[in-house]
Amino acid sequence: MSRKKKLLFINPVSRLHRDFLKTQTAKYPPLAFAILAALTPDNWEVELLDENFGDFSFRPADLVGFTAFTSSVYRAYEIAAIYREKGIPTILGGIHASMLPREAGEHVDSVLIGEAENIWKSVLKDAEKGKLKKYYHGSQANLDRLPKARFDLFHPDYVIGSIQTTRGCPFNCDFCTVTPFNGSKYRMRPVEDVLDEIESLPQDKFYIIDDNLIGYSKQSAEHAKAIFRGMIERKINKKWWSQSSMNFADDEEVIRLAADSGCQIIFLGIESEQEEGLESTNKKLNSRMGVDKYAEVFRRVHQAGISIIGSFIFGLDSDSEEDLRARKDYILNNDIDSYQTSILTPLPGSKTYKTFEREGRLTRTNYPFDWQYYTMQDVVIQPNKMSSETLETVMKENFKALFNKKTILRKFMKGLRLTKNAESAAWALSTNISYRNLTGAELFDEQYFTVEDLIGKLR
Ligand code: B12
Ligand code: SF4
Repeated sequence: MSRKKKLLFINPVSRLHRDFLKTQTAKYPPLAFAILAALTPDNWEVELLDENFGDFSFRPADLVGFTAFTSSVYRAYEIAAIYREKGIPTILGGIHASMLPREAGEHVDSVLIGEAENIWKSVLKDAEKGKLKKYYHGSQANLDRLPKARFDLFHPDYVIGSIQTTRGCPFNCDFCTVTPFNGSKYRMRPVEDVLDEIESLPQDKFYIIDDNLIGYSKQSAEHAKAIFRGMIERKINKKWWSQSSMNFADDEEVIRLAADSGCQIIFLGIESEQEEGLESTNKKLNSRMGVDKYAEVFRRVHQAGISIIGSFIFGLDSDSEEDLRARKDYILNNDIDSYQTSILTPLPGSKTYKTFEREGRLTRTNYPFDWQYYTMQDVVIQPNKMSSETLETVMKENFKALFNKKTILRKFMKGLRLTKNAESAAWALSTNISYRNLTGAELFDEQYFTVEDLIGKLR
């Protein structure tokens, strides 16, 4: 009997993300590998080397597959070089390689562009024959036929599992790469498949990674509701969080069923509290809703006992220095429990990237090394209405104002009062601590990485 071939998947972590990942709750499994492993024929033995749980050290393999965000791709290239030197074939897939396949092709033997489900088996057949092609183009997967993800591949210390219920987004906001990558059609998985997969998760907490869990139509909201109802009927009894556009609160039943099925916190793409900011990024959904309606969204979500992570972008072309401070004040003064404060970062493949490249306004272009700064916490642009240095200085002031101990505890107390749900308020607190670690724990005199550390300091 011939020996099984060894397929080694590697999840690289950018050096700049290492501190962020000190908390267990900031670590998320690379779902792509659980799907690819499920599609891999059993003449291959599959293993995962996951830098979320320690630095790379060499492991032998017949084929090495990497996934990478833009911010982690340099790390993937570094590790790939080690395998290539030994003549072991390497393949890279995921968002960055799909947007910049030519660059990726210089650092790995083979690049998979797009979704992999329809083509992965033929890639492996080519690898068996020693005839990997330089580029593979995957078509959009039919989500009715996804295999059951192989969660057993992941490190047992992941405390939050991940599942996906939909792909694609019709909105194509300028700064985002979801539409260029997953397409504008909102594709939904069969409800029973999703429920079976949730039941098979080893964790009692999970993240529904969808970009907008409830979608953009009546039909998509019904799909989400059917999943929530299913979780209740099957008594799944796990806690979860997810992402949504501001239309999450349009349908009271959506919020109620989400809460009853275990939703603790929802990430809302707010981006800006100003109409001009929304227009400058083509954030149509929020513009249509009107910024004056945001407060009502927050009220409805809290009333159901769900906390809110508000996602904001700083450094939009419409932003002046004062606007940056005003956005920080908006977060402080409104009912937003936890906040992701991204600095506008042109991601390859997005319209924003094309604009900044064309206008010569990218300040970190020593690629691929500089991709490590495309974290959304570093300034990589020449903003429209101020210098890069001013953007950086004001953002440091903003980070300090938003993530100091007093503010995050005040937000926690307020969240507790608004949601009347201690678990969801604690989830928001833990999220703020993770973002504090990401935005730069070094900005603060007191170091703590988890809720327990913080409580320890308070005692
Ligand atoms: C879940 C998620 C996260 C999780 C991370 C989970 C993980 N894998 O480690 C968390 C919350 C931690 C996260 C963090 C960030 N994220 Co994020 N995230 C996502 C999200 C919503 C889903 C990704 C996912 O798992 N999809 C499901 C799987 C099945 O799809 P997939 O990974 O694309 O894999 C398919 C193909 O790409 C391919 N494939 C993928 N890998 C490989 C490997 C091989 C060998 C092969 C053959 C094929 C293959 O096969 C799969 C099946 O078709 C995406 C948006 C999206 N819809 O993709 C954003 C997204 C990936 N994130 C994004 C960003 C910007 C970030 C942050 C920088 C945000 C921030 N401010 O901190 C950080 C960076 C973290 C880091 N490590 O560097 C951007 C990335 C853009 C870019 N060019 O890098 C995205 C695309 C969203 C966007 N706005 O455009 N994120
Ligand atoms: S930001 Fe959200 S709404 Fe806009 S294109 Fe990306 S996923 Fe769609």
